[in-house]
Parts: sequence; C-alpha cells; structure tokens
Amino acid sequence: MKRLALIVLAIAAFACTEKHIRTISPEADIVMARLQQAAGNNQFFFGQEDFPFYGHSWEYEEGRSDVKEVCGDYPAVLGCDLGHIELGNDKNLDGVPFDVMRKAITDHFRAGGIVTISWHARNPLTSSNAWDVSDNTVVASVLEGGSHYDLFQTWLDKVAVFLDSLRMEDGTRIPVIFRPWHEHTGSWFWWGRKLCSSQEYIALWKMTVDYMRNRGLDNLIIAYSPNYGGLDREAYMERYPGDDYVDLLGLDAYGDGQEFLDMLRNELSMVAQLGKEHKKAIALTECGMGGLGNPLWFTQILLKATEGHPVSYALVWRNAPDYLMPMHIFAPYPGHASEQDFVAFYQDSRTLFLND
Ligand code: BMA
Repeated sequence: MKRLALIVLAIAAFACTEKHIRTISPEADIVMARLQQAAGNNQFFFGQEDFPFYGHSWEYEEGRSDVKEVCGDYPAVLGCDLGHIELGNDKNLDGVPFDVMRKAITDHFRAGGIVTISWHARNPLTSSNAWDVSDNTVVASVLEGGSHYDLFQTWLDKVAVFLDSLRMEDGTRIPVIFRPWHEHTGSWFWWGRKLCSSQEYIALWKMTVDYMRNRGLDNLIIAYSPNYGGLDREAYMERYPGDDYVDLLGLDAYGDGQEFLDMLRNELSMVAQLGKEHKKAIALTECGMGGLGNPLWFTQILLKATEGHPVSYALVWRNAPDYLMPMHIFAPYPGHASEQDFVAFYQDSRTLFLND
C-alpha cells in the first residue's frame, strides 16, 4: 500500500513538472528544420506583415499583395498581430478581422508558407495601448499575486483560443512562430526595459509560454526579439528567459545608411554566434526602412546586412493604405521607386519567396 502511495506521488510530481516540458509538433519541427536549412545555404525567407489584407492603395481584395504585384510571388512569411484580441474584439488593432486572419494563415500554410504572430497587447493597468509607458508597475501587476493577474489570465486565454484555432482540416495545428513581448530592449512598450526589472520580464515571458504549453499548444516556435541598436551579448541576453523558453533568436532592426548597415552586421554576427552556442535559428524578426525612401534599400541594405550570416528569415513591416497612414510602407508597390531594386532582390539566389 505504502509503495502504491509512493508511486502515485511520483506520478503526480512528474505530472506537475511535465507542464513545463517543451513539446513541439512534427509540423513545427519541420518549419524549424526548414529555417535552419535555408540559413545553412546562406538563403533566407522573405516575409511581410499583413501582406494579404491590404496594401498601399487597397484593402481586402482576395489574392492581392503589393509584393506579388511587384515581383510575381508572395512573401514566404506571413506576419500577423493579435493586438485587441484580449479585448474580445472581432478585429485587431489595425482593423484586420480575426476570422480573415485565420483564413489567411490557413491558406498561407497550405500553400507552403511560414506564419509568425506578434501581440501588441494593450496596457492592462491603464487600459490604454501597448505604447502607454506612463506606469512602470504594469508587468508586476499581471504577475502572480499582482492586482491585474486575473484579468491578464483572461487575456492569455483569448490568445490561446486563437492560436489553438489555427488548424488544418484534419485537425493538425498550424505551426506558428510566436513572438511575444518583442523589442523589450527599448522602452516604448509597457513591457520595455525601463518599465520592468529583468526578473519581472522573464516572469512575464515564462508565464505566457507556460500558459500556452499548458493549453496543449505544441505548434509554437517561440521567438525572442530584442531591438537592434547598441546591443552587445550582455545586453542581448540580459532578459533571456532560457533555452527551454525560446526556439529562435531574433532581432528587430529598422534603418538605412552605412552606419545602420555596419551596426546591423555587427549585431547579426553577435546573434549568429549566440545562435550557434544555444543551437537556435536566428532571424530578422522585423526589419525595414519606414517610408522606403532609399530606392536601393533591398539590395544595398537588406541583402548586404544578411550576407554571410545565418539569418533564416527577414520580415518587413506592413504597407498601410496611404489614405489611412501616409507612406507607412516597408515594401514597394507598383510604381514605387524601389520596384526594380526589389525585383533584383527577388531574383537574387539568396532570397526565398512563397514558391520556394
Ligand atoms: C506599428 C505600426 C502601427 C501598428 C502596429 C501594430 O509599428 O504599424 O500602426 O498598429 O505596428 O501592427
């Protein structure tokens, strides 16, 4: 009897610790292997945020994409954002209906594409947006024991429900590069560097990832993405939650010019070295030049920055409709000055698009 009780206890203890064990689906493993393979060949997948939903001069027209209209193929990586899902809204912070997003994600994966999801969550303490940095107790407030813990659990639940709803007809979950709490080395989001301690940031990260894993989400490839700019190894790793909580080492980097290129190359070689040591793929999880004023940005900056570095993908940000946000663009559209340069970028043997 005593022995039986001990066995039961041992199983219970294992079940408790098991919730923190990383499980990853075969489909997500394939995506990770494909990312590593591309990087090993000195190639990278090109991606864009929100590309199927709208472009420079249009919104919600099935099959359209500014990038496709310029080079004939779609980006290989589709980026989406869950901001406002926490409010129970039907549309995200940029007006994209979550149903439309789900369908686009499914179609993109079915066509062989890769999906990444970020979350510009609103400020749970002040009820303002993700950029409200007026209070530096927000992260503490959502952690266990904090005043907004219960509310925040309901937010995590809404994210988990959406991520779990991304499935193929046979029920298999679609692999997603999930990229929470990004650009935390800057201080423009409520989870940013000056807004919380390292311990608080790491606790927020672990709570988020554990929540998703406890819900059985084995389709997530977790991406860590500090913001570029003056980062050395220590600064990059300062708030690293640990190898069990991260699958991909990212960098978000916006800019143009020689100084930007030199610094980005330095930081990418630092991230590449860390990727080697920690056995993680690396990526430019966000990049671009706001407004795309340099017509040679794609060949002279992005291609040169990634040359010789095992960057698995590079995702540029969204092309917002001009009538909503003038020149909030990161990829060319037909008639844009960088069209030709983008075609050369597309034709370069190192870049991979959806057909690849
Ligand atoms: C920012 C801008 C915002 C947008 C946010 C989330 O960089 O594009 O307009 O709301 O990303 O997509």
